[in-house]
Amino acid sequence: MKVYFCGSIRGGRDDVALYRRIVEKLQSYGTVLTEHVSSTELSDRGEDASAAGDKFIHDRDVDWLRQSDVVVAEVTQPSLGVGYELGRVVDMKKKTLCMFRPLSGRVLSAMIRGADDGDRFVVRDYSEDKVENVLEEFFNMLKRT
Ligand code: 6K6
Repeated sequence: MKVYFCGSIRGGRDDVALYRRIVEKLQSYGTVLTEHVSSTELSDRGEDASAAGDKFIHDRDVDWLRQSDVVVAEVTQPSLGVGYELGRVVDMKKKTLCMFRPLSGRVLSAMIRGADDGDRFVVRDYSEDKVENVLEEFFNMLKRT
């Protein structure tokens, strides 16, 4: 199974330690195409691969989105890139899990929460200590469908 993980890069790197935990858990289910999103080496400038250029990053990531079987996004830290990716995957009709932490004090965009259709695109509120459980529940549900 190929999993595409979405998390904020230029939107801010506050949650990178949590992204790391998510990616580690996702690796027990399949290949994570976007492991670099959880790299602590990558700053909010996203500078590592910028030498390759933003067009390269965009085109490669959209290609990976198309190849993926499942998309998992941590959406607490607002990110234009993550929002864009989620808009594209809705059109691609991929199975998608969006994870949001209400304890952050933020309110999730209506364009993400409102896209939840209870089937293909689901939004789950969770707290940091439950991150692995939320992923287990989602992948167990996938096995049943
Ligand atoms: C550095 C090292 C590897 O890659 C870089 C440079 N930047 C990006 N590389 C790969 N994916 C990126 C990069 N910048 C944004 N993305 C994609 O958009 C990721 O898949 C993230 O889910 C999302 C983050 O968007 P912003 O707007 O927060 O940057």
